[in-house]
Amino acid sequence: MADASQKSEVITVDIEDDIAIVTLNRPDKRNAINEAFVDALDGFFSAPPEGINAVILTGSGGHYCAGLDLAEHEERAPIAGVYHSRNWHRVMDQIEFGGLPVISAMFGAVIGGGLEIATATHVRIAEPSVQFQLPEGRRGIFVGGGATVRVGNILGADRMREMMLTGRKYGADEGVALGLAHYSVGEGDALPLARKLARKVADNAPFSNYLMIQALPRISNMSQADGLFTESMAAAMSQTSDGAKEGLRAFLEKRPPKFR
Ligand code: 1HE
Repeated sequence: MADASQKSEVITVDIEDDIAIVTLNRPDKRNAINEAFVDALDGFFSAPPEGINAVILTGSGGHYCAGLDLAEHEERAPIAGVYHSRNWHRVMDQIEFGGLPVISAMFGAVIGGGLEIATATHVRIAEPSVQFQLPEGRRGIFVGGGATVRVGNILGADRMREMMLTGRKYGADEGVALGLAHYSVGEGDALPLARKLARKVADNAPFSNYLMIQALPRISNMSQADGLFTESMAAAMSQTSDGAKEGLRAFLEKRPPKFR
């Protein structure tokens, strides 16, 4: 695909071959999330440009995302608050399950809703400036964009509770030890590694990627018996796919597979 770029106010999208680089673009607000920002993420992940096989999500101005925009936050009646939170859930689900592998290149703040976005992505790379934090207790609010499930699944409820109660910050290396990030890299190295990993992921068989993204988190929520049954269904379907034919043939012919 030819180089192209699509600009919007709060996110920018740059296309490099079959990889889209989505940059959260409110640097003067440390990329804090307002309504326009949620809508822009929704717009991109609901209808990504055709031909895209992987996405890199990153921030501008030295930060990934400082969470909910506290200046634009409105007081809402409980029912309106529920719908607001459910809309964030829908958009985070769109990031996690929209069909494209998403790689986060993170630096600076990965705070509150920023950590909720990060944990909806599939590969997370942290530079030394990263600060993971859930400071909702100090702001008099609670997480509402999926952290109880996504961060809770990574840290466990016990460690997440301690993190929230004390407002502690975790850095890149701690983040890797805990699972909030998968890679800890030097300053300026997150985007280059994200490009390298995006290339690898985009070159996998599409149906295998689909199963990794869609089946794994669902199976982990199932009973052992249901999970193993579902795994067998997924394995059988993948083994009869065009991807399996090409992947196995390429291995035997000692050449890289070509799936697309
Ligand atoms: C903001 C926000 C924001 C920065 N909403 N405006 N999130 C937080 O509680 C994080 C709050 N922010 C911070 O802790 C710090 O700003 C940072 C660690 C992210 C960055 O610090 P620093 O020293 O680099 O910058 P700064 O001077 O604090 O911020 C620069 C500007 O960004 C400043 O505005 P200015 O008009 O004074 O220039 C800040 O007010 C603004 N800014 N973060 C609004 N978050 C669905 S539930 C999810 C719930 C949550 O996400 S709670 C966590 C919210």
